[in-house]
Amino acid sequence: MLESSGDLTCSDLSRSNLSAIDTEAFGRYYPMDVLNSMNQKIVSVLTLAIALVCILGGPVKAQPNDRPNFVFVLTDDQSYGMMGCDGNEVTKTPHLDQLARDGVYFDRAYVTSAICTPSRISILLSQFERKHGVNFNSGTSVAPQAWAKSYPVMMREHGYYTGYVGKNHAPIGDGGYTSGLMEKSFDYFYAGHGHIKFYPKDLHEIFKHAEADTQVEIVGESATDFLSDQHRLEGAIRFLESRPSGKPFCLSICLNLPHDAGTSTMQMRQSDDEIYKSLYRDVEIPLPDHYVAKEDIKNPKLPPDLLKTKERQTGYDWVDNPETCIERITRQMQALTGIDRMVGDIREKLAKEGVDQNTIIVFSSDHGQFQGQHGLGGKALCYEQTTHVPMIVFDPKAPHAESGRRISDLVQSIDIAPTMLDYAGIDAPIEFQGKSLRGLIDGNAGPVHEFIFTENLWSTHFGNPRIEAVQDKRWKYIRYYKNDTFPASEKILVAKQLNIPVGKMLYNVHDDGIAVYRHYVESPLQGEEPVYEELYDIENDPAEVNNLIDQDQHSEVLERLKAAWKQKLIEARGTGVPKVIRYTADNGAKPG
Ligand SMILES: [Ca+2]
Repeated sequence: MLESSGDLTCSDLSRSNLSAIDTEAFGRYYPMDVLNSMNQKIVSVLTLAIALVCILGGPVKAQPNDRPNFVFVLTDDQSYGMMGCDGNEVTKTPHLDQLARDGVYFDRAYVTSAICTPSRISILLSQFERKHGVNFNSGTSVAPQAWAKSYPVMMREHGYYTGYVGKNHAPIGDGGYTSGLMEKSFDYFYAGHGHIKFYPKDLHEIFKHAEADTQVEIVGESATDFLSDQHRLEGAIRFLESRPSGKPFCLSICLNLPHDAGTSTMQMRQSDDEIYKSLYRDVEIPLPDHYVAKEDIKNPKLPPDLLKTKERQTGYDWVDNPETCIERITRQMQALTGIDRMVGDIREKLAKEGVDQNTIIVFSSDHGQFQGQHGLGGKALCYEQTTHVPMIVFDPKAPHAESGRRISDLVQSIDIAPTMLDYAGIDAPIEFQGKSLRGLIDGNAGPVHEFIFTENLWSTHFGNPRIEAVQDKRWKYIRYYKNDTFPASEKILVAKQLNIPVGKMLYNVHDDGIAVYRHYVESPLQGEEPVYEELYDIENDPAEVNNLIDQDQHSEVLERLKAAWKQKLIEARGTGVPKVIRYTADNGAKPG
């Protein structure tokens, strides 16, 4: 199920007067003969890609044997500011705080798209969504030739022993989650496709032999298993009996917490660790700054016909009142403390295996989410709360004087893959759009980005508009496009009247959806005008309270940012047909 943890009854949603999408208009942009031609090209390219994958399975290139190992931990829906090391005074994250002290903490790290699937693919491929072209509403999966240039495949090709554990939310190959390509691409694979929830065994067969029942602990077990010289965890898909001592490794750990799909399914079972039962239950949890309860919203943060909050997935309604909000934040804090302990255990295991002095640890999140600030819930917006994330890089071989630094230069999630390849001595493929941060980490190079570009192309019946934002270290300019999406509430109403499964009505993407999504990608490049704009002084107003767009004294700043927006938009899109494969309900796709 897509990004929601509740059942989507939406019975309290009201009707909207907005009309359905004008499909004839989209036909003008993408006539069928063009689509058929695209399909033929995709088939040809797929054939080539399969041949390439076969070739890549052959002997690896000779590499020096002192290359570093990598452990990359990616959390789910964790905004900046939820840990001790990024300013949270209540949540206990001693191991992550220590990691930040041992390494460098990037204070200004941003994702590219603030929703799971496109953000995670952006990280894997080092590409903006506008280039890779895959989201929940895109009707596409990542083509094998695009996947062949992902950081894990590149590393394996260059002699790394690779592992992937936890949650996969990236449809890869022909058939997406069922293609089997993801499983085959790693030496060690122990993950569930889509949400794995708080008790992963309830949903995913692959986890059923784990000792623990809870997500973080199961993921921790598999991380330990991967790092061991002998594998013991039954169920993991592996191509070698044990981790080869002569090869460097790269382990990607992808969690489904503190995401609501995880925290909403916490049940305080008797068998749960005490962290998930009693921690933080005896302390006063404050509401976030700028929190507004639903009943107190006087002026919505965004115009109601632009962000249709009434259509929001019910899984995010916990923000609406203080009690449910505090309960959810408490669970998020518990989950983070669990993740923190897992990171501590992994560092201990690295030391025990004698590889801690040659293992680079990266920690970040796929994006943030709102906890009721400005009365908002959910994600897929370009505000700081959704795009600004924690990022720690610990290189044990970095000069000691550079340890414990906080770096305020702008960096982005697409920089992680080029950074790891740089440390591994592997040339970044030309498809990468991010930059290596190694110079910043070592302290011998200047900033890599003057501007950060973020976007939202997940504009669906759940009410979010299409958005682009560009920012420098002080200012942020956001532009919104007309939101003429058909409302979820009306779909739900009709589904119930006619006894059609609501889930299918809401989560299946059909072939025509591909054209709609491609229109979203291209339309701003073809001159579509925004219907609403914002300008924020992030340095003095990080919560984005005061929209300065109409203040004449900032006109020069605005003009500069608009020019940067245009440049970054073109750069993000890149050129050519996207390397994607049709992946819709019409050819058997199951929603992630
Ligand atoms: Ca996420």
